[in-house]
Amino acid sequence: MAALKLAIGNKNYSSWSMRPWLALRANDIPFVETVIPLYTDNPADKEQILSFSRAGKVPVLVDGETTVWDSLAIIEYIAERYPEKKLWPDDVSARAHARSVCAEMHSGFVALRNECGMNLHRPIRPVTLSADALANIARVQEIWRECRTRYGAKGPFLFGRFGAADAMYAPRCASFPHLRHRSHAGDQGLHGHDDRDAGAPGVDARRAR
Ligand SMILES: N[C@@H](CCC(=O)N[C@@H](CS)C(=O)NCC(=O)O)C(=O)O
Repeated sequence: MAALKLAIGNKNYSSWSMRPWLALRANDIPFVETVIPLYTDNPADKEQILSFSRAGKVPVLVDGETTVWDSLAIIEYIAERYPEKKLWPDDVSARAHARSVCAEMHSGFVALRNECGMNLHRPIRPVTLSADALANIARVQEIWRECRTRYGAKGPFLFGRFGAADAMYAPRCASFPHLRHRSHAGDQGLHGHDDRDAGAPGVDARRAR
């Protein structure tokens, strides 16, 4: 069987790319990655993205004749293709909860996204965040706290074992050490998931690049 191919952007900045990359890596699913420079002046870079998907964005997953673009669609595909990896919880109610928090991350948190773009190597420095961004952070904290309260007994991640929701929220873990410093908004809820995520297979490998 041909290997999965995943086209991604720069690992330091492309948080959308990080999500399916992590879902694959943390679950030991083999894949071949193509890293494409983003937002450059070189038209060949954009052409390369377009050669994977006419949407013109990464991440893109290619599995033989099947092309899947968009981070969440890719994670859904991986979950269907590798059901034994259990990216979604078994329980229908927990699964609905996991899908909801993934969709919320995928479509929301605009202020946080704009003001705190992922940069794994950025030195920590104080900046002022808008009220909207602080409200986004509070909402992420709330999501993490609720997941840990409801599913913490099942394992160390949001829904017990490492799954789709952890992959979707992982880039925010990378941001929050900076956010804690910037906004003094940190609390135990953040630290709890941050530490667990940092121990997830894939995250350390990604940081090391
Ligand atoms: N909703 C999409 C967003 C994808 C996206 O915005 N990707 C950015 C990089 S993080 C990109 O490809 N930018 C390159 C460009 O627009 O030329 C997803 O979830 O995959």
